[in-house]
Amino acid sequence: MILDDPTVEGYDIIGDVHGCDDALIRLLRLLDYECHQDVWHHPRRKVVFVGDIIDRGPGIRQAMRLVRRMVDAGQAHMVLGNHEFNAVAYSTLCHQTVSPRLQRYYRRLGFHLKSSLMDYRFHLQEWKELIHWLRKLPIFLEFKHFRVVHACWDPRRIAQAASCHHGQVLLDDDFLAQSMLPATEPNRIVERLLKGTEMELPDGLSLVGSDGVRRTRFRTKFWSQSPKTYGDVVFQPDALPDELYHQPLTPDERNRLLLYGVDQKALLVGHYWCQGQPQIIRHNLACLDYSAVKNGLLVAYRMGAESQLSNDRFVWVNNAGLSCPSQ
Ligand SMILES: [Mn+2]
Repeated sequence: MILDDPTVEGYDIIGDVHGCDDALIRLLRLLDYECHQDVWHHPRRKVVFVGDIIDRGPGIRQAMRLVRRMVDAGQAHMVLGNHEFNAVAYSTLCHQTVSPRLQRYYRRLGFHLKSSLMDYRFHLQEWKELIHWLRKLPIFLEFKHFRVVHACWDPRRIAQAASCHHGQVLLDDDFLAQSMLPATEPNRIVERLLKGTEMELPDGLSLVGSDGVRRTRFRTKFWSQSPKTYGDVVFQPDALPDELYHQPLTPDERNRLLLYGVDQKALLVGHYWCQGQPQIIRHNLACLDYSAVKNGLLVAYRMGAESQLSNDRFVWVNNAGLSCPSQ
């Protein structure tokens, strides 16, 4: 379904908030939004949140309340981030009797949610209502001249998600349970749209990332035009060792890469912990996550009616020294 509201002059798409409620309020003010009766709004514009409002930051519950009030009042849209999806999956499934392997997996989900669960520990009814509310959110949004998804727009997985239930994934118990099992369609939809594309390291190799975690896969760009080497497709968080960087991709590896074409609609994503001054990746692709919760920037993109993205449309507030990341 394509959203088209002729009464709206434009949309302000906002990157991963991760509990930085103070930065969010400063950003909304900078974008000329005002708060009336607890709802932030603009007379001619609406917000689109790219997801990941919860986890990590100092004001998770406050940020989530602000976003919910805007969405419920029709002043904003929001797509699910991987952190919200984890919250829904964990809170829905963790009480079920499952195999030891799944139990370990659920414990890991719970670990990532620690900061959010702490923030809601005296507000358990509100947490329950939040989970119920998140289950109804879309996993992607398509507007007349742009698209929003948390991490990656893969037409095949979008089509599968759209065929689930009235054009969107429905996070019912069955979908959630299946999404925990590798190689199921729900698992592939969630992994791809909410976490992006990855590739296996060659020859059974593994690398230790800057976070101390050993991995056998690395994150790839889904917008590389005719890539030739591993270096052409690698995308943060960690660089590849030199010899691997220059290693050619096999034809099979090249074939399996996803390419978001230059002729596609403009796409706005979050998720990727970018740093530095916000800039577009390409005329039809931009990331809005500039690591607000890690002393970075909380970023918005002011979308008008144009079909090409440009660097002068970014608006941001600096969050350096103002957040206290929990990791
Ligand atoms: Mn994310």
